[in-house]
Amino acid sequence: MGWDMGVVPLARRAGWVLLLGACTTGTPDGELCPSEGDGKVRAGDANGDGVVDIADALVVYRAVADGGPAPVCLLASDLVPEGRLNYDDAHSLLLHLYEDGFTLPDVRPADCADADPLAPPTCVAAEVTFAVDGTDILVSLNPGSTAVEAWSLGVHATGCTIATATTDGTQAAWQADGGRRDIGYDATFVTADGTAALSTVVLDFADATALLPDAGPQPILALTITPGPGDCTLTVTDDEKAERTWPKVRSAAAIATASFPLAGPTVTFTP
Ligand SMILES: [Ca+2]
Ligand SMILES: [Ca+2]
Repeated sequence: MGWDMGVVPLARRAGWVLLLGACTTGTPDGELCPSEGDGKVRAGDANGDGVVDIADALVVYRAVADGGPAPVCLLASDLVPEGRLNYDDAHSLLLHLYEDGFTLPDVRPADCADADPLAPPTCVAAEVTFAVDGTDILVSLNPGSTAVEAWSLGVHATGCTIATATTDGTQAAWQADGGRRDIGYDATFVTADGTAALSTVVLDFADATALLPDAGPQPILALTITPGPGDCTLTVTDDEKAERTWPKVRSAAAIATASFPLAGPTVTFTP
């Protein structure tokens, strides 16, 4: 179906029910709070928060492209070892995290023991929302006044299965197709058993393109589900139940240099 991609709040669109997701990490609804890792910098951890996710790739992209803050430990981010950073280092991290196509080098936490994390951010007003129309579901991200340039999302289904997942017709689509993505990254698929959809997007490798701030919920993922006998529950989760061996996808948004976990929002509906 054709999605109207304007930034008109979905709640105002006929036929859709906008359902706000619960907040994560114990903060009040409508807030996202930054990741809190163990403080040990490991391979791929460009921002030094102790976890490795989409925000680290974005730190490397911004450092290479436009003079953004340097990763906290060159050894941990120079994944294609040349003694310097380039796009290959960030691309390789995406391959490792989302396509099982790259093995991280062996970097011990002790190798980066003197690294200080990039400036710790504070909680921000932003959230993931679901809009449901029969068996069609739009997952939106309301970035509030922040600049969300990349994200990784796992949506787990119970009581139903996910039939299709696409960024087509959303803000994650190519700019030529009405979205916000320029030369960036999109890895979106449904797991073989239909229990989860995974979507990872970088809007632009070279420029700081973001979802529109202060424009309300913006669709980033379109799903169709196959109903089961009862209610269907969709949950944004880090536990994607995928049949694969590489590290699980962390549901997180990259805002500036920081990772903000997205896991938690849930919607239950009768298809
Ligand atoms: Ca990190
Ligand atoms: Ca390199």
